[in-house]
Amino acid sequence: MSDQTTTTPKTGVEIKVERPKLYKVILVNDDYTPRSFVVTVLRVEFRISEDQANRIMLTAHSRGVCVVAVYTKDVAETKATRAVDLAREQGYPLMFTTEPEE
Ligand code: TYC
Repeated sequence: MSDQTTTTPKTGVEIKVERPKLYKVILVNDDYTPRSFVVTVLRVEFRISEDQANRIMLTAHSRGVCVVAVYTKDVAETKATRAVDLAREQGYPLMFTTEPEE
């Protein structure tokens, strides 16, 4: 064969990896849920230490809201739902919301 085409061998495949968007779980203050219950929910559902749980609870109590932690969308929504369910089981109006990180 006279007309040859030269090709450069593929050395690798370009791999694009997108970082998953993270979602904040936000604790919302209310006037009825006992402080100790908020701390317990933070400890049980979010596996946060007692000290840190107290700080987060107090921040929400004084400022209205506090970011608890960031997770992938699924995990954030599941944890927020489970935390709210725990509160409803006890008859408390405690709220957690989720929102995408900037
Ligand atoms: N404000 C509640 C009280 O005084 C305690 C509380 C704190 C409730 C934080 C919700 O996200 C919250 N008993």
